[in-house]
Amino acid sequence: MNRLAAAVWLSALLAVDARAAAHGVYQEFVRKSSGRPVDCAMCHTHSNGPEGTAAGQIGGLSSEELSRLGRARSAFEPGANVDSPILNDFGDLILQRVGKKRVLELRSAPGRLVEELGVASDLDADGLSDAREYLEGTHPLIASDGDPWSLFCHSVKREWFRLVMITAATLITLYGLSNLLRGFAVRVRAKESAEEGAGS
Ligand SMILES: [Ca+2]
Repeated sequence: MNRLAAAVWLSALLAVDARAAAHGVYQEFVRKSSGRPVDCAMCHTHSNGPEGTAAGQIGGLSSEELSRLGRARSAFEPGANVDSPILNDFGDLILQRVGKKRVLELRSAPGRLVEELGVASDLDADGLSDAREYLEGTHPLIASDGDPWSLFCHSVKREWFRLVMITAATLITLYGLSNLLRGFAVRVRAKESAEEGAGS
C-alpha cells in the first residue's frame, strides 16, 4: 500500500470512528441543562464538529495531524498527553483528565462529566471552573463568556488592589482640588475686601 492509499485508508477509518464516537449526547445534555444554544465548538476545533473538509475537520487534516488524531484516539486511559487537531484545549483536557474509555462510558450519564472534571481546572482563567462552564453552557476558553455576576465578582477579587489605589488616588485628587478652590476663594474675598477698604 503506497503512502497516498494509506492516508486515504486512515482518513476513512478515522471518519468511521468519528461517527461511531460521536459525542452529540454531551452537547444535547449541555443544551438542556443550560438552555443555551451550544455548538460543537465547546470541545471541537470547528463549530460544525469533526466531520468535513475544513481546517480542524477530519477531511482537511494533514498527515501529521492525522497522526496526532490517531494518538489522541488511543488515549483510552486518563493522564495521556493529548493534542488532537480536531479538539480545542477543553476537548483535549477532557481526554487527558478522564480518558477516552470513560468518555465513551459517560455517554449514558453525561452530567457526571462535571464530577469527573473536578473544579480545579479553569482554562480561560475567568474564575469559573471548566466543569461549571460545561454545565452552564458557557465557553471554557472564552474569559468573557460566563455567568455575569460570577465574572464581576472574580474581576473585583482579582483587581481589588488596583480598585483601592484608583479610589484612593481619586479621593486625594478631589481633596486637593477642593483645598485649592477654597484657597482661591479666600484670596479673592481678601482682595475684594482690600479694594472695598481702599475705596471707602
Ligand atoms: Ca473558565
